[in-house]
Amino acid sequence: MRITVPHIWRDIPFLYLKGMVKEKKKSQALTNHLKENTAMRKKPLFLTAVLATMLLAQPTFCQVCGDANGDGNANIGDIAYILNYTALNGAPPVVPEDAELDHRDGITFSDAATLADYMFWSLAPFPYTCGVTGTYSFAPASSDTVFLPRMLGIPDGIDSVQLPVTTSFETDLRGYYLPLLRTGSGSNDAFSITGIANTNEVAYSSIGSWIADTLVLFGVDFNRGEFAGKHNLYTLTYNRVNPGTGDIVTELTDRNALWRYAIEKNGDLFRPVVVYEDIILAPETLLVSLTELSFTATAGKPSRDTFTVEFTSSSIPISFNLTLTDPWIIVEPLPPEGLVTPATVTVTADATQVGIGNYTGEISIVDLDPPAPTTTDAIDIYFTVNEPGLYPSGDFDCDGIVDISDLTILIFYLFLDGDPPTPCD
Ligand SMILES: [Ca+2]
Ligand SMILES: [Ca+2]
Ligand SMILES: [Ca+2]
Repeated sequence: MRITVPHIWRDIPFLYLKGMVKEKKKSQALTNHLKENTAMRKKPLFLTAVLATMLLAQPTFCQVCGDANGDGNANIGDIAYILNYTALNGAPPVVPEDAELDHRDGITFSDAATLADYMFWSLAPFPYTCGVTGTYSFAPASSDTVFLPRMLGIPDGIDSVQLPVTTSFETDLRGYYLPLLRTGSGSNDAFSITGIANTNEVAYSSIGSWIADTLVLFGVDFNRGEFAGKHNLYTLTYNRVNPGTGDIVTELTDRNALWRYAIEKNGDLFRPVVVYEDIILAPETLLVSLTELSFTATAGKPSRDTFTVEFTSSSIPISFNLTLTDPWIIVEPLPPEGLVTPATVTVTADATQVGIGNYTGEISIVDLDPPAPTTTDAIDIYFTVNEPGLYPSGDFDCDGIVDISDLTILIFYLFLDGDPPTPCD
């Protein structure tokens, strides 16, 4: 943006220096006067009176309203200087009276915003004057809102979250000053603000700075209406500092009676509405590496096929259980207390208890904690059991295994006039 400097601004340094010379002469005359009098009369009372007179006669370096940094000019450097003082714990104005631009008692970011108004938008008669005629109202501003993030119940395993600070301001808002506590009072000390990024949605918002236990966010609008509307100005990074379930409640605070969280309008400070936005963790997904398994075996024997299935989650560990539809599905390990991601199991099929045929079953994934979607609810199992080359003795129904069905055939034959068993081919 091009900044047009009024002609009179270029004259200010000259006028200022001219005033300084005049005051210096006056001061020298007083010094000479003091010497003469102290030489003549050395009474301490008189000296005190003269010193007091001298102090009262000291030049007041208030010639340039807006010259917060004391370099003799009022310019954009003074806006930065006042912001540096009020928001970043920098040095105070060299002559505080020269920074009282909004005429309300105390140096705040409102004085910087007022100077920006004078300089860039000529919104006040020039030359402007400094001085105090009132105080800040800190009245509620019902149409200006700061949305603060809140995230509750963050499980162990999540060590860092990034949360937005959003504002919704009206067009006449010229600046904001928002000190955030490192750990809000509604938090439980598991997480703390460790970083901040400016989203660059608004050109003149500024990244804040740590002062004691606060992170101060501030901005002064150089571009009229820049802050109007809803904007995500910042992204806060919270990192884990203690174990356990974490609750984050971002909280505004007041650094002191003057530097309170506020917005600036028309040279006065107001309290914005504060609204909490609950941020929900994206649901964790249990990832299952295989969704179906196929086995073959000879009747009466275990399958030679073995599959490895992996269960993983991206950050939060998920505990879960596996349930099996059929006893011929063998999963190891399968501890009674369940499994926790990341977990790996091997799956085999056992044909010692099933006859020749095609079977289907499944491994179901149940009891997830925390509840989470899965890439599959169950792993489908297909099992083909083939004829054996040699049938075991007693296998009267020729299904490759000896079980109760063979005993049934034998009893029917011996006692109930059933057909006699025939040899298997
Ligand atoms: Ca200056
Ligand atoms: Ca002020
Ligand atoms: Ca059999």
